[in-house]
Amino acid sequence: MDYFNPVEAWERERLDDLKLQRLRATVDRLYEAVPFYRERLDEAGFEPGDVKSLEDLERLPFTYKDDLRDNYPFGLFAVPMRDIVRVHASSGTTGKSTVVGYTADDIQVWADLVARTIVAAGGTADDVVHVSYGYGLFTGGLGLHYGVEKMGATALPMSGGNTKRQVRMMVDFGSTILCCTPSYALNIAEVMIEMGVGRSQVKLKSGILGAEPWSDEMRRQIEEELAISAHDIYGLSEVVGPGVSIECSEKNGLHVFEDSFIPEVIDPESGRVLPPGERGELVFTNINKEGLALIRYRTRDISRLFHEPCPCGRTHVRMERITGRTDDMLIIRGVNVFPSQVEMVLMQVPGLAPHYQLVVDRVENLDVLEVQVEVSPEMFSDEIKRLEELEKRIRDEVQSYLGVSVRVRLMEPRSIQRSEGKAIRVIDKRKI
Ligand code: DLL
Repeated sequence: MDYFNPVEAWERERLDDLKLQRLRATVDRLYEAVPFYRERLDEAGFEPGDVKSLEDLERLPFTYKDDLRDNYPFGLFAVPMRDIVRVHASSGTTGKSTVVGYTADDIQVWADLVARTIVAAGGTADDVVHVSYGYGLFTGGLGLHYGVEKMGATALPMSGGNTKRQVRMMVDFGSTILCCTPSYALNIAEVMIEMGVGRSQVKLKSGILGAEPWSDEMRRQIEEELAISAHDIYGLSEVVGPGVSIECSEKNGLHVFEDSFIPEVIDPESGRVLPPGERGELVFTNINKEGLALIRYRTRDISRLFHEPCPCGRTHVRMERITGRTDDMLIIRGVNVFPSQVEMVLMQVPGLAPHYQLVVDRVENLDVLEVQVEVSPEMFSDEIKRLEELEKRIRDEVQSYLGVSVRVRLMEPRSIQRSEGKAIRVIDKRKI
């Protein structure tokens, strides 16, 4: 079995020694460098040098997405800005994005992690890797890109969209590995058929697919339609981006690269660490990052951990594919969207009543988000042209604010069902 980095197969004891050493160094450094952490650690009664064993992790304080927001944009960075060479960002629960920063060394470590994922998915230096994750503030495009270069394959920086052109390049350049969201992989498969491009005209052999939830059923479909081996890749910008974990050839859980992140699974209500094999909220602690390192970051993603040895020879713990979230975050074509963000946009548009619903569906393998919102009675009796203008305004504002295109349906006053408790804001009809 090939690994990109021998650490992937280190025996447990050696790996745990490294983890402890790195955890202690991280906590000590954050105490000195980040006022937020100094305060939190003081509250928890931790001083530099107090981390003596990996069991001490459980006693460290959690970090939440809101903590990043409250310290927007760079308040949690652990190095001066002059040492930050890259910034990425993703959506937060309200107006502000979650901003993350990397030092030059962080970029190298991240590239190494992603290189491991490509090798785990069967990649070699001979591969042509088609990167269709978005390039930009999103970590997907550039994250995969640097990993490809690190392991010496050829990167095609396609970014998302313009699917016909993607297919043409795939044929002309002989792409062998496809990196994109699973839903986009299905979309590409469909466009290939529309364009009359047969499977024999493309050289694809595997896919590194993630950034959104998917199922084994969807994997079967993708593997069949594209005739590839599809591997699940997981990550989140707060922790590093793609490259936190990957499925190996066994496809029985995703190996979490423990030399860089310590995973825990907790009960989301009590915060208690759950025994191995039990499902709960995933929590990660960065132990190999300089620019922004988070202690016990609450991902809101639901999973569980498997400690049994894996036949592939990698010793790092495996996590189950993500089976849900503890909050209401939606992922629409790879973009994280919180209903509260849509609400905020709607509330700023005059002529609307504060009643809305978000209907999510998957049409021809693409996520479609429809915003249904009631108009005020005065507006409703107005001319059609004004209503059309209103519709367009909502579409434009959501697009510019959230970076995702939506359909808008203006509804008659009192047509959206009133709640008798928690309002049902989201109807998700996607079958994944
Ligand atoms: O989605 C990073 C990434 C890029 C991962 C490319 C894989 C490939 P964010 O935009 O910060 O980062 O979104 C992170 O997306 O907390 C999960 O809820 C979800 N997510 C990411 N990967 C998976 C996956 C990138 N394989 C959030 N399965 C995470 C299910 C995933 N959900």
